[in-house]
Amino acid sequence: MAHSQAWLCYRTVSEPGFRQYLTGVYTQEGDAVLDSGIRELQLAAQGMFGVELPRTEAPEEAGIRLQVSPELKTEAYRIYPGEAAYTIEGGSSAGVLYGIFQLLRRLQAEVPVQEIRESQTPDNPLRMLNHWDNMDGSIERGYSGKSFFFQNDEILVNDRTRDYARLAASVGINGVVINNVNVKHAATSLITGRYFDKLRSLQHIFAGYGIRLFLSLNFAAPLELGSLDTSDPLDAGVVSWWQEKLQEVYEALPGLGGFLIKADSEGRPGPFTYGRTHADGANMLADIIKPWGGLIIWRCFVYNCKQDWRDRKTDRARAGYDHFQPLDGTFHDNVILQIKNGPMDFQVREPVSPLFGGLEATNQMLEVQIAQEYTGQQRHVCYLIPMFREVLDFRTHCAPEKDTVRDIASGKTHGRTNCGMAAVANTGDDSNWTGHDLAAANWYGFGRLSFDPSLTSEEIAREWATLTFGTDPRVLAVVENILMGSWKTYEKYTSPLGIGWMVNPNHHYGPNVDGYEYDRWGTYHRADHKGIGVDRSTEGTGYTTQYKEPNASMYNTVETCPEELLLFFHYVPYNHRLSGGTTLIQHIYNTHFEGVEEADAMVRMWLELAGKVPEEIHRSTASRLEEQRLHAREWRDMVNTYFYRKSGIPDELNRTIY
Ligand code: GCV
Repeated sequence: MAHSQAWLCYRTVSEPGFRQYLTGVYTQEGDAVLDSGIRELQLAAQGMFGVELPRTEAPEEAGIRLQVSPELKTEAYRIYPGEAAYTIEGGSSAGVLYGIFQLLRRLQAEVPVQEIRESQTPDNPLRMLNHWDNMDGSIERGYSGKSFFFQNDEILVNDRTRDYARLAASVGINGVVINNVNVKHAATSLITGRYFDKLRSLQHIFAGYGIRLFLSLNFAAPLELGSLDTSDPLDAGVVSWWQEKLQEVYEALPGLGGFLIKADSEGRPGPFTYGRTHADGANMLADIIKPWGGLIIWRCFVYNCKQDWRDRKTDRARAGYDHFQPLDGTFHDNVILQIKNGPMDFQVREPVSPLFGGLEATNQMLEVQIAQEYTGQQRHVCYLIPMFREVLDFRTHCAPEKDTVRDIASGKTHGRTNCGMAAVANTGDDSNWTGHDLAAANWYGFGRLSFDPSLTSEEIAREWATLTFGTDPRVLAVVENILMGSWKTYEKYTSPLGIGWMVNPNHHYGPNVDGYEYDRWGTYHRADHKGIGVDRSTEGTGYTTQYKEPNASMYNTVETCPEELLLFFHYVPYNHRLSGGTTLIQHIYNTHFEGVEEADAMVRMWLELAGKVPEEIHRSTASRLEEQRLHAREWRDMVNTYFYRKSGIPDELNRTIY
């Protein structure tokens, strides 16, 4: 089904220019990645032009030439047309593969071949997907079916593995963590002989697409797998246990990228138990796997999840910086700190984590979430690339120039190479991969953005829509319109001005204004009858001081704080006038009504596409948009009613509030 090919469906094109080159494809070098590239060209030639493209050993017979060129950086490519042949060069076979996918994107967009002349080096050295898949087949925060990596504590390797690798590589992904960061039960044993054969097969498929396999690791493995009574990272017995274990792993799986670790976070074990630092824990493991070129990717999502809601001093937003900034410069070269985009947890709007800018002598990676845990769970459309763009463009002021998150993640600010971007994946075994067909734009978009962060959200949306639906301008306009407005629309009918949460506990879907207000998770809005918001200024929790100037001062006062984050940083009375002249309470009412109107408009726009997009996609997307429209009303009415009842202030426009 075209559906499962997602954006690699290669529909017929009317621009015939490339036909002249479809005589054969030649490469002097040969390896699994180039083989994958050739297979892709053959598939595309068949789909787009109905031509069987032969692989030839004779360069003069080939209209397409693939070449690894030492002049180019490792993963870079250069593609250009010539008289006799179209050339695709790469700094490595992976570079050639990326060049092939770029050529195919352009051909699908009907760009005349003589104009397809491009070169590109990926900005981020690491472009990763983190799957939160459990070995029983469930997926933590998964909204598209079950895992396609695991079932009943076994590893799955099948056609879908290859299709997944193709899709991931087509947007430049070069690293994949297959298991959940909450490593429990059978997953702890992924580093034992029981799983090596299957992991090797998986690794083999990934390697054929330039992707390195990574695993999430259980910090308490010496206790749970071994017979030790501690996992203290400075204990000699623990160190030698890890040495032996990881040597066994690397001997069985050479080329393994390394390990992702969630430690001392939400009940997971870590170095704190033994009075050690996170640098002690990360460095111990990193030193052991260094001879194999392995990386330790260590998450900074460390906070007190047993807070008392009565306590106004402890601020979860501060935790990442408080724990990790003092350790700056102490992590070894093959450790990377992976930092969530915001200081809380993937809310629809958060400020950028102050660790970006706060760490100057440490490898860093940006972690975003394309699984829509707090942004509609792939039942609502929420195209997240505009949010990621804002994060990447944020100036941290940690250096006179090259100080954006994009510069830091790509290693330019501090001259680093172990760095990049990771996304918590949004895929499962649903036939269309992502549940909501439009959610595939987030997977596609994350990959493209991590490869080339200079792309705009619109360019990415258009590319994805063209590849998925073809070039009909009306279809493209509608899809782009829906995608581009969707994040702001979702924000409007959910929680206002950066305050976040207000969701049902545990599963995190749907409105519940006080759902996390009297809980232990450090996620409070502090609304009372006079106002709402958390004072994180110097008068409050002091979180604003974690930013470099002028950001610290900008966030510190109500007058200078960017309005979309006002309630994240300040407690504000309902009658406070915002810059546009409306009061805060009126803004809450207005945006919630607007959000629902926009959700209604998305349904109307989509319905116009009947007969213009594949029927199955049209039907299932229409039904999800309808659900979104109805659930947006729940959000609107619960949030508006809550604040009307708290404040007693009526809507100036007398709309229905309950
Ligand atoms: C994998 C949030 C999610 C958890 C997730 C955690 C994390 O708290 O709700 O499911 O656990 O983030 O990022 O580690």
